[in-house]
Amino acid sequence: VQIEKKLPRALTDNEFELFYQPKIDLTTQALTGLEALIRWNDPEHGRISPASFIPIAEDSGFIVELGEWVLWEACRTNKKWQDAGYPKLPISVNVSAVQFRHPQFVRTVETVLEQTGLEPKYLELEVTESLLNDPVLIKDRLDSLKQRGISLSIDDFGTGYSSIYYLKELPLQVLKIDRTFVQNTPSSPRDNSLLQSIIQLGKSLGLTVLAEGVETKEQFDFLRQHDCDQIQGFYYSRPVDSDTMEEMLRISL
Ligand code: G
Ligand code: G
Ligand code: MN
Ligand code: NA
Repeated sequence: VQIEKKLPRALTDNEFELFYQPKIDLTTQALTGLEALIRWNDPEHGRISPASFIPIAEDSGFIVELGEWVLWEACRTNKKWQDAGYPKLPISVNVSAVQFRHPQFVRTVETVLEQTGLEPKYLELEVTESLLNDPVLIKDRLDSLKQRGISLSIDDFGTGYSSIYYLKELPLQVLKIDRTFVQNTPSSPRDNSLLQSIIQLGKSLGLTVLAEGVETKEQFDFLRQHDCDQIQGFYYSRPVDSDTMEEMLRISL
């Protein structure tokens, strides 16, 4: 059966689940935040990757509803963990361009924060450069989210077009370097240079710089030596389910 037709019922049947991946400070090695990543547990086909169903949900428009569910679930869970006495950390949520362009997007975010009671500073939105073919609308919307205290990250940095232009124009706090720039470090001198330059670029603009896809100790050490702020990746932890995440939070106390 077509995925597109199955998505709405999968949502009402509770087949979606959020996984969480820790973000780590390179200096202290402390947990600095969590990224929420959606998973689909299809009774028929098992776990289906977001890489295959998110683009379909974007094409059909269903991503608006699905993305709203992700926001609710991420904020509700983060608030629950804060109330349980675990360290207060920001949670980041990936936002698709289609979802972001929806006229009610900012209102939806406000409603979710109000109703869950999560303080805006504990929500971070991750957007990609693909968002950005409508710079004026995007800038207004990002400005109003930022004014409300919500933090904004540019995700997969370096893989899109006009990257530098968006750094110039948009009110960002975090630059997430795409994992393709990390994967051949430190064995490739050329990639090392690129990675160092991107880190410097982000830092010189006052952004927090996070490297994605860190899988080895050598990559971790290289990034620490070159002044990167944070990492995410299998080296520290894969994305994990909420029970496992809660256990990691408990241990971090
Ligand atoms: O978690 P994983 O590496 O399998 O994710 C694959 C892709 O799906 C990544 O590009 C990630 O950003 C995207 N993705 C994961 N969860 C969400 C989500 O809740 N919303 C959107 N829009 N994209 C997501
Ligand atoms: O596009 P985005 O950056 O949101 O994608 C996040 C995706 O990256 C998640 O699906 C997650 O499973 C994946 N991921 C996280 N850490 C690593 C890693 O160390 N190596 C690889 N190959 N993928 C990772
Ligand atoms: Mn992301
Ligand atoms: Na990424």
